[in-house]
Amino acid sequence: MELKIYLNGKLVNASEAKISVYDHGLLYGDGVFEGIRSYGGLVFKLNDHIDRLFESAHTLMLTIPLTRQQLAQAVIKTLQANKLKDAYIRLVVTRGPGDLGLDPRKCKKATLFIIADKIVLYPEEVYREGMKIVTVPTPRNLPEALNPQIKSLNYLNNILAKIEAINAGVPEALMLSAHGYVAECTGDNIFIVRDGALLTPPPYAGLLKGITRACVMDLARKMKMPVREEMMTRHDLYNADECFLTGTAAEIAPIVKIDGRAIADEKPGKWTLKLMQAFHKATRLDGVRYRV
Ligand code: PXG
Repeated sequence: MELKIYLNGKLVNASEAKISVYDHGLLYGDGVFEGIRSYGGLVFKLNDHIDRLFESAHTLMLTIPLTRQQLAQAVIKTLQANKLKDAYIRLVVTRGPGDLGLDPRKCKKATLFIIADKIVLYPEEVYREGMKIVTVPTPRNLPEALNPQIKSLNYLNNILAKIEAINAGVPEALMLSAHGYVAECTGDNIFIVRDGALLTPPPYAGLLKGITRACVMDLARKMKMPVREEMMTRHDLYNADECFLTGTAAEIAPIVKIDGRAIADEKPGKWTLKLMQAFHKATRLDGVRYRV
Protein backbone atom coordinates (compact mmCIF):
# COMPACT_ATOMS: atom_id res chain seq x y z
CA MET A 1 0.00 0.00 0.00
CA GLU A 2 1.20 3.44 -0.89
CA LEU A 3 2.18 5.82 1.91
CA LYS A 4 -0.32 8.57 2.69
CA ILE A 5 1.06 12.08 3.00
CA TYR A 6 -0.73 14.91 4.77
CA LEU A 7 -0.61 17.85 2.36
CA ASN A 8 -2.43 21.12 3.06
CA GLY A 9 -5.25 19.51 5.01
CA LYS A 10 -5.71 16.33 2.93
CA LEU A 11 -4.27 12.84 3.05
CA VAL A 12 -3.00 11.96 -0.42
CA ASN A 13 -0.99 9.10 -1.93
CA ALA A 14 2.78 9.74 -1.88
CA SER A 15 2.88 9.68 -5.70
CA GLU A 16 0.28 12.47 -5.75
CA ALA A 17 1.83 14.58 -2.99
CA LYS A 18 3.26 17.37 -5.15
CA ILE A 19 4.14 20.98 -4.54
CA SER A 20 4.76 23.88 -6.93
CA VAL A 21 8.19 24.60 -8.45
CA TYR A 22 7.42 28.20 -7.38
CA ASP A 23 7.29 27.17 -3.71
CA HIS A 24 9.81 29.30 -1.84
CA GLY A 25 10.65 26.33 0.34
CA LEU A 26 12.24 24.87 -2.77
CA LEU A 27 13.46 28.08 -4.45
CA TYR A 28 15.07 29.59 -1.33
CA GLY A 29 14.88 27.10 1.53
CA ASP A 30 12.31 29.48 3.00
CA GLY A 31 10.50 27.28 5.49
CA VAL A 32 10.83 25.33 8.71
CA PHE A 33 10.71 21.69 9.73
CA GLU A 34 10.77 19.19 12.57
CA GLY A 35 11.84 15.56 12.76
CA ILE A 36 9.78 13.64 15.33
CA ARG A 37 9.59 9.99 16.36
CA SER A 38 6.90 7.72 17.65
CA TYR A 39 7.57 4.60 19.68
CA GLY A 40 4.97 1.86 20.09
CA GLY A 41 2.03 4.22 19.50
CA LEU A 42 3.41 7.15 21.54
CA VAL A 43 4.62 10.33 19.86
CA PHE A 44 7.72 11.32 21.80
CA LYS A 45 7.93 14.99 22.93
CA LEU A 46 5.32 16.03 20.37
CA ASN A 47 4.48 19.31 22.09
CA ASP A 48 8.15 20.30 22.41
CA HIS A 49 8.62 19.74 18.66
CA ILE A 50 5.50 21.74 17.84
CA ASP A 51 6.65 24.58 20.13
CA ARG A 52 10.07 24.66 18.45
CA LEU A 53 8.43 24.69 15.00
CA PHE A 54 6.30 27.69 16.02
CA GLU A 55 9.38 29.49 17.39
CA SER A 56 11.35 28.95 14.17
CA ALA A 57 8.36 30.13 12.12
CA HIS A 58 7.84 33.19 14.37
CA THR A 59 11.40 34.39 13.73
CA LEU A 60 10.90 33.95 9.98
CA MET A 61 7.50 35.74 10.21
CA LEU A 62 5.97 32.66 8.64
CA THR A 63 2.38 32.00 9.69
CA ILE A 64 1.62 28.33 10.32
CA PRO A 65 -1.88 27.71 8.97
CA LEU A 66 -2.93 25.47 11.90
CA THR A 67 -3.06 25.90 15.67
CA ARG A 68 -0.75 23.84 17.86
CA GLN A 69 -3.61 21.44 18.68
CA GLN A 70 -4.65 21.08 15.04
CA LEU A 71 -1.05 20.38 14.10
CA ALA A 72 -0.75 17.68 16.77
CA GLN A 73 -3.99 16.14 15.47
CA ALA A 74 -2.68 16.26 11.89
CA VAL A 75 0.48 14.38 12.95
CA ILE A 76 -1.61 11.69 14.63
CA LYS A 77 -3.99 11.45 11.66
CA THR A 78 -1.02 10.87 9.36
CA LEU A 79 0.37 8.13 11.63
CA GLN A 80 -3.05 6.44 11.79
CA ALA A 81 -3.60 6.64 8.03
CA ASN A 82 -0.32 4.74 7.57
CA LYS A 83 -0.91 2.33 10.48
CA LEU A 84 2.51 3.19 11.90
CA LYS A 85 3.30 2.54 15.56
CA ASP A 86 7.03 3.21 15.29
CA ALA A 87 7.71 6.02 12.87
CA TYR A 88 9.85 8.93 11.82
CA ILE A 89 7.69 11.97 11.22
CA ARG A 90 8.75 14.94 9.13
CA LEU A 91 6.69 18.05 9.65
CA VAL A 92 7.37 20.78 7.07
CA VAL A 93 5.94 24.28 6.62
CA THR A 94 7.15 26.35 3.67
CA ARG A 95 6.47 29.94 2.70
CA GLY A 96 4.38 28.51 -0.13
CA PRO A 97 4.21 29.34 -3.85
CA GLY A 98 5.25 32.86 -4.87
CA ASP A 99 7.08 34.46 -7.79
CA LEU A 100 10.76 34.33 -8.75
CA GLY A 101 11.79 37.08 -6.32
CA LEU A 102 12.73 36.70 -2.66
CA ASP A 103 9.81 38.80 -1.39
CA PRO A 104 7.84 36.54 0.96
CA ARG A 105 4.77 38.82 0.64
CA LYS A 106 4.20 37.27 -2.79
CA CYS A 107 3.59 33.90 -1.15
CA LYS A 108 -0.08 33.98 -0.24
CA LYS A 109 -0.47 30.56 1.30
CA ALA A 110 2.01 28.49 3.31
CA THR A 111 2.49 24.85 2.30
CA LEU A 112 2.19 22.31 5.13
CA PHE A 113 3.00 18.66 4.76
CA ILE A 114 3.62 15.71 7.07
CA ILE A 115 5.43 12.53 6.12
CA ALA A 116 5.23 9.55 8.47
CA ASP A 117 7.53 6.75 7.42
CA LYS A 118 9.60 3.93 8.85
CA ILE A 119 12.73 5.03 10.60
CA VAL A 120 16.14 4.26 9.07
CA LEU A 121 18.69 3.83 11.84
CA TYR A 122 22.45 3.73 12.13
CA PRO A 123 23.68 0.12 11.96
CA GLU A 124 23.38 -1.74 15.26
CA GLU A 125 27.18 -1.92 15.75
CA VAL A 126 27.28 1.89 16.10
CA TYR A 127 25.35 1.51 19.37
CA ARG A 128 27.33 -1.54 20.50
CA GLU A 129 30.83 -0.44 19.51
CA GLY A 130 30.57 3.31 19.10
CA MET A 131 31.21 5.67 16.22
CA LYS A 132 34.29 7.41 14.82
CA ILE A 133 33.91 11.05 13.81
CA VAL A 134 36.19 13.82 12.53
CA THR A 135 36.26 17.59 12.86
CA VAL A 136 35.36 19.16 9.52
CA PRO A 137 36.64 22.41 7.98
CA THR A 138 33.20 24.02 7.53
CA PRO A 139 32.32 25.97 10.70
CA ARG A 140 28.78 25.96 12.06
CA ASN A 141 26.67 28.97 11.01
CA LEU A 142 27.33 32.11 13.06
CA PRO A 143 24.29 32.70 15.31
CA GLU A 144 24.63 36.42 14.48
CA ALA A 145 24.11 35.60 10.78
CA LEU A 146 21.79 32.61 10.63
CA ASN A 147 20.88 31.33 14.07
CA PRO A 148 21.10 27.53 14.36
CA GLN A 149 18.00 27.72 16.63
CA ILE A 150 15.94 28.31 13.49
CA LYS A 151 15.27 24.83 12.19
CA SER A 152 14.92 26.05 8.63
CA LEU A 153 14.85 24.24 5.30
CA ASN A 154 18.30 25.70 4.59
CA TYR A 155 20.61 22.96 5.82
CA LEU A 156 23.54 23.55 3.44
CA ASN A 157 25.90 24.35 6.33
CA ASN A 158 25.25 20.90 7.78
CA ILE A 159 25.21 19.17 4.39
CA LEU A 160 28.68 20.57 3.53
CA ALA A 161 29.92 19.22 6.87
CA LYS A 162 28.29 15.84 6.20
CA ILE A 163 30.02 15.64 2.79
CA GLU A 164 33.36 16.41 4.44
CA ALA A 165 32.80 13.63 7.00
CA ILE A 166 31.82 11.13 4.30
CA ASN A 167 34.89 12.11 2.24
CA ALA A 168 36.99 11.36 5.33
CA GLY A 169 35.36 7.91 5.60
CA VAL A 170 33.28 8.46 8.75
CA PRO A 171 29.49 8.74 9.16
CA GLU A 172 29.32 11.97 11.16
CA ALA A 173 31.10 15.33 11.50
CA LEU A 174 32.12 17.39 14.51
CA MET A 175 31.32 21.02 13.69
CA LEU A 176 33.07 23.90 15.47
CA SER A 177 31.95 27.48 15.89
CA ALA A 178 33.68 30.15 13.80
CA HIS A 179 35.92 30.71 16.85
CA GLY A 180 36.95 27.09 16.99
CA TYR A 181 34.82 25.91 19.93
CA VAL A 182 32.88 22.66 19.80
CA ALA A 183 29.31 23.25 18.55
CA GLU A 184 27.49 20.09 17.45
CA CYS A 185 27.31 17.39 14.77
CA THR A 186 25.38 17.78 11.48
CA GLY A 187 22.02 16.73 12.90
CA ASP A 188 22.88 15.85 16.48
CA ASN A 189 24.14 17.48 19.69
CA ILE A 190 27.34 16.41 21.40
CA PHE A 191 28.11 15.52 25.03
CA ILE A 192 31.08 14.39 27.07
CA VAL A 193 31.36 12.78 30.49
CA ARG A 194 34.28 13.91 32.67
CA ASP A 195 34.77 12.79 36.28
CA GLY A 196 31.14 11.65 36.46
CA ALA A 197 29.74 15.02 35.22
CA LEU A 198 27.82 15.50 31.98
CA LEU A 199 29.01 18.41 29.85
CA THR A 200 27.64 19.86 26.63
CA PRO A 201 28.26 23.17 24.80
CA PRO A 202 25.86 26.06 25.55
CA PRO A 203 23.46 27.31 22.84
CA TYR A 204 25.62 30.43 22.28
CA ALA A 205 28.36 28.15 20.89
CA GLY A 206 26.01 28.04 17.85
CA LEU A 207 23.87 24.95 17.99
CA LEU A 208 20.29 23.76 17.89
CA LYS A 209 18.84 23.18 21.34
CA GLY A 210 17.93 19.58 20.68
CA ILE A 211 14.89 18.03 22.29
CA THR A 212 16.86 14.82 22.86
CA ARG A 213 19.64 16.99 24.37
CA ALA A 214 17.21 18.45 26.93
CA CYS A 215 15.78 15.01 27.69
CA VAL A 216 19.24 13.49 28.27
CA MET A 217 20.18 16.39 30.58
CA ASP A 218 16.99 15.72 32.60
CA LEU A 219 17.70 11.98 32.79
CA ALA A 220 21.28 12.66 33.96
CA ARG A 221 20.04 15.02 36.71
CA LYS A 222 17.66 12.27 37.86
CA MET A 223 20.71 9.97 38.11
CA LYS A 224 22.36 12.65 40.29
CA MET A 225 25.00 13.41 37.68
CA PRO A 226 26.17 17.04 37.73
CA VAL A 227 25.11 18.58 34.38
CA ARG A 228 26.84 21.66 32.95
CA GLU A 229 26.76 23.65 29.73
CA GLU A 230 30.34 24.73 29.02
CA MET A 231 32.35 26.00 26.09
CA MET A 232 34.68 23.21 24.99
CA THR A 233 37.63 22.76 22.71
CA ARG A 234 38.60 19.66 20.78
CA HIS A 235 41.23 19.04 23.49
CA ASP A 236 38.38 18.61 26.01
CA LEU A 237 36.74 16.02 23.76
CA TYR A 238 39.94 14.09 23.05
CA ASN A 239 40.56 13.79 26.80
CA ALA A 240 37.00 13.04 27.92
CA ASP A 241 36.10 9.85 29.79
CA GLU A 242 33.10 9.32 27.48
CA CYS A 243 31.51 11.00 24.48
CA PHE A 244 28.19 10.60 22.68
CA LEU A 245 25.81 12.38 20.35
CA THR A 246 22.04 12.85 20.69
CA GLY A 247 19.24 13.45 18.20
CA THR A 248 15.72 12.37 17.40
CA ALA A 249 16.88 9.97 14.68
CA ALA A 250 20.12 8.72 16.31
CA GLU A 251 18.81 8.79 19.92
CA ILE A 252 22.05 8.38 21.94
CA ALA A 253 25.04 7.13 19.96
CA PRO A 254 28.43 6.56 21.63
CA ILE A 255 31.50 8.20 20.05
CA VAL A 256 34.77 6.35 20.59
CA LYS A 257 37.25 8.12 18.30
CA ILE A 258 37.60 11.76 17.22
CA ASP A 259 40.21 12.88 14.65
CA GLY A 260 42.13 9.63 15.20
CA ARG A 261 42.24 10.09 19.01
CA ALA A 262 40.71 7.25 21.03
CA ILE A 263 38.27 8.43 23.69
CA ALA A 264 39.37 6.63 26.89
CA ASP A 265 39.45 2.87 26.12
CA GLU A 266 37.62 3.34 22.78
CA LYS A 267 34.46 1.64 24.06
CA PRO A 268 31.00 3.09 24.87
CA GLY A 269 31.25 4.45 28.43
CA LYS A 270 29.29 3.29 31.48
CA TRP A 271 27.33 6.56 31.88
CA THR A 272 26.57 6.57 28.17
CA LEU A 273 25.15 3.05 28.46
CA LYS A 274 23.09 4.04 31.52
CA LEU A 275 21.69 7.08 29.73
CA MET A 276 20.89 4.98 26.64
CA GLN A 277 18.92 2.60 28.84
CA ALA A 278 17.08 5.41 30.65
CA PHE A 279 16.29 7.11 27.33
CA HIS A 280 14.94 3.90 25.85
CA LYS A 281 12.67 3.52 28.87
CA ALA A 282 11.45 7.14 28.59
CA THR A 283 10.46 6.62 24.95
CA ARG A 284 8.22 3.66 25.95
CA LEU A 285 6.42 5.55 28.74
CA ASP A 286 6.32 9.16 27.75
CA GLY A 287 4.44 10.73 24.85
CA VAL A 288 1.15 11.48 23.17
CA ARG A 289 -0.75 8.21 22.72
CA TYR A 290 -2.63 7.28 19.55
CA ARG A 291 -4.40 4.16 18.28
CA VAL A 292 -3.63 2.50 14.97
N1 PXG B 1 21.37 19.73 15.79
C1 PXG B 1 20.88 19.91 14.56
C2 PXG B 1 21.56 20.86 13.64
C3 PXG B 1 19.75 19.20 14.15
O1 PXG B 1 19.25 19.41 12.94
C4 PXG B 1 19.70 18.14 16.33
C5 PXG B 1 20.81 18.88 16.66
C6 PXG B 1 19.07 17.24 17.36
O2 PXG B 1 17.83 17.78 17.79
P1 PXG B 1 16.65 16.88 18.35
O3 PXG B 1 15.61 17.86 18.72
O4 PXG B 1 16.26 15.95 17.22
O5 PXG B 1 17.19 16.14 19.50
C7 PXG B 1 19.15 18.26 15.04
C8 PXG B 1 17.98 17.42 14.64
C9 PXG B 1 18.04 13.25 10.85
C10 PXG B 1 17.88 14.72 10.94
O6 PXG B 1 17.26 12.64 10.09
C11 PXG B 1 17.84 15.38 12.17
C12 PXG B 1 17.68 16.76 12.20
C13 PXG B 1 17.64 17.42 11.03
C14 PXG B 1 17.69 16.76 9.83
C15 PXG B 1 17.80 15.41 9.77
O7 PXG B 1 18.95 12.73 11.51
N2 PXG B 1 17.56 17.55 13.32
